[in-house]
Amino acid sequence: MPGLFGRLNPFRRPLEKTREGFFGRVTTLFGRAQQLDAGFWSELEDLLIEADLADTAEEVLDDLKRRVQEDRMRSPRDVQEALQAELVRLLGPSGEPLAKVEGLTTVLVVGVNGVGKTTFIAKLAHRLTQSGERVILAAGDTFRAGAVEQLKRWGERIDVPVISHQAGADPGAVVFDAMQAAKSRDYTYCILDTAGRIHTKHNLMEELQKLERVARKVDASAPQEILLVLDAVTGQNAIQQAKKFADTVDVTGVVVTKLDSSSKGGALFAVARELRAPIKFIGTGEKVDDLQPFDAEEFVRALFEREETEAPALGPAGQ
Ligand SMILES: Nc1nc2c(ncn2[C@@H]2O[C@H](COP(=O)(O)OP(=O)(O)OP(=O)(O)O)[C@@H](O)[C@H]2O)c(=O)[nH]1
Ligand SMILES: [Mg+2]
Repeated sequence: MPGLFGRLNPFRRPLEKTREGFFGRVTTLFGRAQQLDAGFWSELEDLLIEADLADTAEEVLDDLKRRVQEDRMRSPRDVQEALQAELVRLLGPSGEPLAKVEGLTTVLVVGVNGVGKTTFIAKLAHRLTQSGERVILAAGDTFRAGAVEQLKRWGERIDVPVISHQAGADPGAVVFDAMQAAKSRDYTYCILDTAGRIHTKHNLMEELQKLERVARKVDASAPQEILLVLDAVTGQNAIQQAKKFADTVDVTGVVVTKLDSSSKGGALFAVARELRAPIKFIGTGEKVDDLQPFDAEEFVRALFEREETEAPALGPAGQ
């Protein structure tokens, strides 16, 4: 029965694939290694690279080896704890809340096609309305056939209004109308859906800059939040995408989706290192409740957990 054993780590189930895959082998290595010799370090490096930490693996290992020397660690168990701490550090600050300002907060959601932007928007809108916010959505993807309908269907399901124009209309005009409507009707959040693909990638980037300008026209400090959505399944590709978007718009937070279908949770570490923006949410499924605010410590702990031993929740240490 849930509740009897305290709160379960929310990343445990979605990280099953990643944990059983590469990180499971990392844990096994720590379990069987007798000593911290060259063979141990090279095996650990290979596993971290395979887990999609990529270039970050080297940095992690260098820092880890330094700590092992400084603290004169001998047992692989101690090294595992140090590795976990290093990974948490790499993920940067967590628990950063979604922006919220007096009056209307505007959230622009960007990312390439199919990563899960529209689904994330529905989940976020639902979460916000559950906590008493008044949310309105803008169907800014006027390019992909069916995109406006998709957002409207979500809007009906979660009982949130959607401002839309016809397919093919100017997305800037949709954003303008939605924000005006939000302001005049006292909404507290306006979330802007955008296209993942238009004619070419270059145009997409220009269009996003334009949407940012339109939002600023309605409200000089909007958008208060620009969330970049990345699909965990794409692994290394996510990093290239992240760089490209971050070069174009002022990304304030990252959302990683489809963690439930990926065995490559390691990509998150590389993304966190490349971008200055914190990871804010994790998508863990297709349902409207499958959204978790990001927590680096819980995330890393879930990666290393063994099947039989559900680790107890951390106390308030360090708070
Ligand atoms: N398993 C899983 N599937 C997801 C998750 N988030 C989204 N999806 C699925 O991914 C597919 C694409 O999601 P969309 O929300 O339409 O993606 P999008 O980025 O808006 O796509 P475009 O509008 O084409 O740019 C859908 O089938 C979603 O159900 C998630 O966290 N886990
Ligand atoms: Mg979409």
